[in-house]
Amino acid sequence: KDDEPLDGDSDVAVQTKIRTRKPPMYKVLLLNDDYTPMEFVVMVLERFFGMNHAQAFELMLTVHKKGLAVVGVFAYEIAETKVNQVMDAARQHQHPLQCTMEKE
Ligand code: TYC
Repeated sequence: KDDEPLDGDSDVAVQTKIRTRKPPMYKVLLLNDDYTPMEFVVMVLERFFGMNHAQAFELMLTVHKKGLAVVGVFAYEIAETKVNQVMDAARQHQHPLQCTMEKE
């Protein structure tokens, strides 16, 4: 092997595998309570989650009956913004409505 270098290295290109990772997604959860008016919850779902009135009413009823429901699944910063929008609106109207997020 006259043409190989003395150090034993051969001229083979080795490429390190680059692994990318999908960003984690976050569920936005709406929680039931005894005091927030149903119409307010429907309005919140329409305004911040782009639902039509029928969709919003149905999801509000699901939360009312089951205690909580997933309103949507979003990238971290989008989920955070939705939670803040809901919590700010609830605070402004002095309703105890709670909205949280959790990693999917
Ligand atoms: N349980 C409330 C009522 O009877 C309505 C309600 C629904 C409140 C959904 C919060 O996330 C909620 N007025």
